[in-house]
Amino acid sequence: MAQFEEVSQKSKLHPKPEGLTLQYGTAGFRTHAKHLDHIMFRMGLLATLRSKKTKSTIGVMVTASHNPEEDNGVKLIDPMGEMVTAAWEGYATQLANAEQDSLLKELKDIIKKEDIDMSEPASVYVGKDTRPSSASLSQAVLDGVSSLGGKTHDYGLVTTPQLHYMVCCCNTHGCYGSPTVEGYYQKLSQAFLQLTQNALNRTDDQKRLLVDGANGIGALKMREMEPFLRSELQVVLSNDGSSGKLNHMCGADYVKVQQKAPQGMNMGVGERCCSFDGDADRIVYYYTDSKGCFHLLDGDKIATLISTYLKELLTQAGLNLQIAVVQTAYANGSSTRYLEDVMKVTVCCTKTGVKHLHHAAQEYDIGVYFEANGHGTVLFSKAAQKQIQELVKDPNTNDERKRAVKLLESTINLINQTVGDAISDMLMIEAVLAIRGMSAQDWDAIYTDLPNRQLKVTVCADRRVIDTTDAERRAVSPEGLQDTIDTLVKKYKSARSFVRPSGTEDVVRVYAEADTQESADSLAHEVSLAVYRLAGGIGDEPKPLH
Ligand code: 16G
Ligand code: MG
Repeated sequence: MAQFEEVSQKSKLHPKPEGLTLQYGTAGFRTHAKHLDHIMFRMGLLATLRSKKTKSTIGVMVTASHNPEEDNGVKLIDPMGEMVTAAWEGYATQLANAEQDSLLKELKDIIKKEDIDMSEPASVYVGKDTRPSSASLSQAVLDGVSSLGGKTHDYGLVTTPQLHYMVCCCNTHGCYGSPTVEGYYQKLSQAFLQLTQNALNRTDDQKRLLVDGANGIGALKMREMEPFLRSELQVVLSNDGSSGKLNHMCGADYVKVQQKAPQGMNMGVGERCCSFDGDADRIVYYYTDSKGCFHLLDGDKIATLISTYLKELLTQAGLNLQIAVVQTAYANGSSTRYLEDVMKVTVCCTKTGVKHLHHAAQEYDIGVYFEANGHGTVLFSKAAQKQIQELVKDPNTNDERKRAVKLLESTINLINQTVGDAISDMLMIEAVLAIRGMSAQDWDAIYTDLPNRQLKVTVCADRRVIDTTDAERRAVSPEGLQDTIDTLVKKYKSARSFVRPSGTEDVVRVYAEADTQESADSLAHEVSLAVYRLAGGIGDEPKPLH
């Protein structure tokens, strides 16, 4: 068939290095950019098949998020703007690893398994981050799509969540918004301005926010969006990409892991600051107090702030909707306790990785999900959205209820429900703080984090010798490991610990928390030793931290 002839010809321009195998991991393919050209071409092919199969537009985003600038990666976006389903992650790995001469065979195998009608049209939206390698790699994606006869729309430089938004807008025929960058700014800024109208007497100081753009796409897009916010948010942008290197000593991952402010940010005492990651789908907040002490406001604090606000609005609106917060095992124990015991909201725990949280959040009327590292958003079920919209229009709704449902309506418009979005989350947080008249310190004071420590252990065999259950909170293998962890945890107060194989690095991760930093450090070390001994650690034995 002529269709496959072109794939065959063009694929020679994007050859696979022999022997190289890569896996579609937690967040797509990610490695050094020099290994990715063939992957991009093939993901263009796969996205075209997915589009034919779903009879919808599919997205392909070229980015390696918080990884170093030299790396790159690719993620596929499904019709409603969510991440591609697990079965197709498997196809992605299959296609990526096919040697050059069996590429067509694997392609036809997927077509057959999925019973794809090749006469269907295909449409693929493509976006990229600011890495130097992204230009040629996204061209390889475009080549892949066109070689299978698919139509492309190249959005060029966009944040990951912007591309998710575009895909959703397209497949809902405009119901979610207009599929342009301008449409995105308009939708979010209008909702933000409506919300902040409810915050009275804000001073310029309260409107000021220091933003670390990680020297990436988020900085670029923040600049574009600024005029739409009409000074209701006064952004002081640092690490805007004009001189520094992407993610280098800056960005959400750096701030979260190092527990310190990024380079290049001039923070005054108590000033609200936030950092985006390299593709702007993650955000953390922070400030320094009068003693110069750094305070991180992570995904758990964000989930608490937003869910508390939503719960209050539901009560005021007299709406009986179930709200739940979805976390992972990394959520600080204090946040879970606060949400369950004080806020009385349902808390559920899933495996690490945005797609797991997203799916769990879809089970509720309102699902607030955040990973501690700052990935997250809020999902409103169709039924919940309908109830809210009807109440806004109902002439019998009294003023107090009307105010609350209108706030809920604007909140729905402000939050990017397709995926965690640093810009949308930031505007949401700013609006909540403004409406409630809260400073960063007030927010931080909602609960106090338990001291914690994260370590990693390298093991000689496949790191999946560590098998887990109960949302990664308990290890089922190797034998004896969980019993040892249980015994160690009992030695400390308010303690908790778990181990899991990383989905992005060849290591086993260890997490521990306890009532003091010394105890958390010591527990983390003891559990690392247990992993090292029972799961075949390599290199030197883990040393105590103190
Ligand atoms: C990926 C995930 C993130 C998760 C992290 C865990 C997405 C978009 N990203 O970056 O959610 O927290 O992996 O990494 O799903 P780890 O498995 O190495 O601990
Ligand atoms: Mg990211």
